[in-house]
Amino acid sequence: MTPFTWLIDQYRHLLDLPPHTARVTLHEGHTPLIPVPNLAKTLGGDFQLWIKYEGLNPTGSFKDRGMTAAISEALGRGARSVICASTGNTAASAAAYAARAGMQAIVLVPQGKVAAGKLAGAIAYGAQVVQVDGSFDEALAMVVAMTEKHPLALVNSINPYRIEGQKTSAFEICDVLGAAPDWLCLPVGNAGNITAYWAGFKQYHAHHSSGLPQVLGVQAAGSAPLVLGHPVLHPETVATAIRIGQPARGEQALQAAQESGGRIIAVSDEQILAMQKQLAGCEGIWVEPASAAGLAGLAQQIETGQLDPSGQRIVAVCTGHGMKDPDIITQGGLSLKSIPAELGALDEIIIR
Ligand code: AN7
Repeated sequence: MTPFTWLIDQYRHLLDLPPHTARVTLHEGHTPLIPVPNLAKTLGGDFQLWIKYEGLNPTGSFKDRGMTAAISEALGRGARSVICASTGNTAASAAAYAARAGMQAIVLVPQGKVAAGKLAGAIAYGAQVVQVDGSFDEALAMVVAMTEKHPLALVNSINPYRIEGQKTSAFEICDVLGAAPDWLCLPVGNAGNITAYWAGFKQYHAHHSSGLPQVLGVQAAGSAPLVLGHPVLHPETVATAIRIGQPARGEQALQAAQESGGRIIAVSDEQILAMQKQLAGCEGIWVEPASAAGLAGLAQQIETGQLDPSGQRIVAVCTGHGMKDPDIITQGGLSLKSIPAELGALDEIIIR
């Protein structure tokens, strides 16, 4: 058996973490890079497509990579409590890692706009969950103000150690492919992850001449401040994870897109849900709506001729597991057939 290596130790030479950093881990990272040839075929063109399946992290999202770093740093400097605002996944991740570290977690979430699996997670891990009658952006502003007044460690992606931890996914992709892909597609909300990937790829390239991907960042049309060029006061989208109108790292996201020769685009809720269904149906990979946004953006770019995938190696980051948000699948009511417990009745249904 291979001994366990903490993600942070594995890439320590590429991560800017202070010496006091402790070690709080749930064995995050090391997620699979899954080829999805069936999906690539339906998108058209002759190219290679992989999913970096971040939904397989311990709490079901990519946030765990950043959280192992941020909570470890906070614990190492003696912090007792952590706080964050969240559309759900950060809350669940912060709650889990705080529990592991013996710390208290306070999480602020926009009321009524958090998927069931995320809220349940945060509660199960013992966080103090506070619903704010407002947007994520408003909750984040409150959290920032609180950390200026009280000794609370802020673990949103404004925290630089979150970014350090999340860079490791870019390193893993390069390690598996032997080089950077030609394109990287991912959803963009508060823009921490796109910032982390771009920093990671650049750094890896400086060390290993791995090349650099073009970055396609994808927002939901109702929450697309980086596409519109101004904050969105009342963001809306079915992809509640990325229901964010004023991304904290928006400038860095735009810079990543520009420097890489990529772009940031928007897709509709219909495109997001159609892609979620398509990916699950043709590859057996069920991701939450926000996580389908990157792929929906890729599909849109190919369809409209703005991206020629021929011969390209493309990686789509699927940031969260489908089980985070079961209601999206069941909310329209389930049209399931019901039969008496008789073989004849089953026979009739199966042969029709
Ligand atoms: C599944 O949990 O912002 O652009 O508070 O949960 O780094 O914000 C979640 C974001 C993409 C966007 N996919 O990442 C939160 C939160 C999923 C997410 C994003 C999020 P960023």
